[in-house]
Amino acid sequence: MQKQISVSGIQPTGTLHIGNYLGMLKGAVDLQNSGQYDCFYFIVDLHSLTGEFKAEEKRQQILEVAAGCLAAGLDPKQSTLFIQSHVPAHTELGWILNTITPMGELSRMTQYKDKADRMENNVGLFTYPVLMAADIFLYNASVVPVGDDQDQHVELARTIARKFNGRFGQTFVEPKAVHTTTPRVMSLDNPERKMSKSLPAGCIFIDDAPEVIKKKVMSAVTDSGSEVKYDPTNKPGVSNLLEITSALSGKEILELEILFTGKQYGEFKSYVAQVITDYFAPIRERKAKLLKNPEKVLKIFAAGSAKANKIAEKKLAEVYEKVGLI
Ligand code: AQP
Repeated sequence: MQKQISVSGIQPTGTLHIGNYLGMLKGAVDLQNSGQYDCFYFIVDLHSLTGEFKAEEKRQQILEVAAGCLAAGLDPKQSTLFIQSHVPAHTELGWILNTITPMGELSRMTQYKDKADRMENNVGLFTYPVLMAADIFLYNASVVPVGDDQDQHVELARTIARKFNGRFGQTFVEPKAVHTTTPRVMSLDNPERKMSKSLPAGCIFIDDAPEVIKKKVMSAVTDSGSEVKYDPTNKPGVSNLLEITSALSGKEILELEILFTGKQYGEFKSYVAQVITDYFAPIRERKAKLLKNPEKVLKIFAAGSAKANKIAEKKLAEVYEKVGLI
């Protein structure tokens, strides 16, 4: 039986944080390890150029994220791991999709509106979801493990697939976003915003040292009152810490609430810091080891890129034929 295909990307914009891990990477690794999917996971370096960046830092950021993905459990023996810009079919298909994507659909994207408000606006930021649709379509993916901030983009990919298929005949699979139990990890310094690499003050990175984790968690914004209670509306800070801790410890949120009944936030936060530290200790160790040998990391991704190219080129040829290019 043909396996379903899972595709997802991660931007090399900084060190991976626990939001990336819990919202996407952990889910991607689980799909990979289930043995039921052919998985394609890649570093979306082209997407990352839509934000502010320094050329001299980009190479290191790509390496950082590549090592982070491997350390977190993505396995080149089970998944095709590659770098987006090494597979030119992504941008080529992206262009074709640009020509059938309505401006109105793109203008509704909340991530675009949010980013255009807080950073220098550029056309790439606007057409980002079109390139993302190309990323997904090239591998005929039916599932896309992502955080819920990407749901609207995956929904748009479905719309683009339907539009293309309607006009040129069945070509693209309509993908579906799939989530972990923590599809949106909030920032520690502002629990109203999602944790983002581009807002590092509220992030715990996957390789933060234990003392750094402790300091960040102890100073995380919590809420008035002192009860450790799950209530995302009135207690977003505490609820965020409860969700993180539940996902990493395997304990139910109710179990954690009971454990901290009558106790203060300080005691709860010490526990949270310890859970995070223990969970990420082996990942931190593996990542440090991988970064000692950057050539080996790049070689893994180069081999994956060669494999991805073969598949992507075939799909692109099918698309070119459908639209009448020769
Ligand atoms: N806070 C989060 N909670 C759950 N999932 C998250 N993801 C990102 N943040 C959270 C998911 O991680 C995958 C890769 O994300 P990305 O590299 O595209 O973007 P980012 O971490 O959000 O980094 P940026 O781009 O520096 O920050 P912003 O948000 O400012 O653009 C995706 O599946 C994402 O859903």
